[in-house]
Amino acid sequence: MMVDQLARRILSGNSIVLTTHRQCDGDGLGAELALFFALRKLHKNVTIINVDATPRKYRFLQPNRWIQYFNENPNLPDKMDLVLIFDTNDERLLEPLYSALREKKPSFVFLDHHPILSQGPKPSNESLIDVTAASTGELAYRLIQKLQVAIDYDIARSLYTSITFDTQLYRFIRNSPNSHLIAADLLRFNINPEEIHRHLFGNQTVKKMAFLAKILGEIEYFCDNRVAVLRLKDSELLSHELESDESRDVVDMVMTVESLEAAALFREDAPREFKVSLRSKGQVEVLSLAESIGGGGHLFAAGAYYKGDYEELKRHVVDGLSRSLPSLLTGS
Ligand SMILES: [Mn+2]
Repeated sequence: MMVDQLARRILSGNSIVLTTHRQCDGDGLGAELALFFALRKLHKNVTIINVDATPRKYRFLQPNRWIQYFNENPNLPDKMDLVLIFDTNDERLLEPLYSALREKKPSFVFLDHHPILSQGPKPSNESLIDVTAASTGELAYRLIQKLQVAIDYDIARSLYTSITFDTQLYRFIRNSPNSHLIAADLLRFNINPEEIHRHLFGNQTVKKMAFLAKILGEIEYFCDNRVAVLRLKDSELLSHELESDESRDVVDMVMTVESLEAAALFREDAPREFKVSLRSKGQVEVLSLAESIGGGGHLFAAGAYYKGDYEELKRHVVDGLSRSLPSLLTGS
């Protein structure tokens, strides 16, 4: 579906639910908040219902003022015309909320920039999926323009969060000036970019630093330090009084090691249950490896939830990454 079709679809509905994948990130959260503020201006009956709580670092957006959490309050609106799902096209990442929404028989539209999985559920054919977009926030911006809603401070701040988070401070822009062009437009609304950057990327706690000091010493390197893996336990996060989201930036930190081409983080959420995060600097494609263990994502940043033996998982991932390494160029 094209943006103008989606805009017409939204304008023809009245009760609209917005949501994003579980353990939301700045992209999905910023995009759904931006649409929420925009649809309120159109006098739509709009509700944000997320699967689970918003991580700490997004508190500056006051998410708890606007968002209902399904794991705390499973009551859904009686009537809903349309459910807009941000930053994923995999309905499994919304369970058990997705099944509960389906009983109300709304139309579902995914607004996303991830490739559709070759093995996995297919999103509804009304969806708007653009893998050239660097963030879902970019798509939300285009949609809000199509809806002819005037951007204001709240919308601008939400979109700026979305784009800044997913591009990691305008680093991963997919060879397009769009992220910068949109950011420049959003700066007209008196948002404070430095404040947003600090909340997203410069907000570590003393407890987090102690945790990092411990786990960064446990990185295992392979293939002449071109591949790295790190295992951490959810219980270790808990013992440092940290929430699960605090592991999200660890793999990106590992990737700052110059010699690395690719890295994997295994977060053990329960015995034999892992959240796997795969990252690459662009030479090693990691999406198919993520798909091989039931996950998805982007070509160079992907992930999966995996149940099984750790050693087997690690061997599979290290083998997969090692095999895809480009041969080293020699000479000058
Ligand atoms: Mn995203």
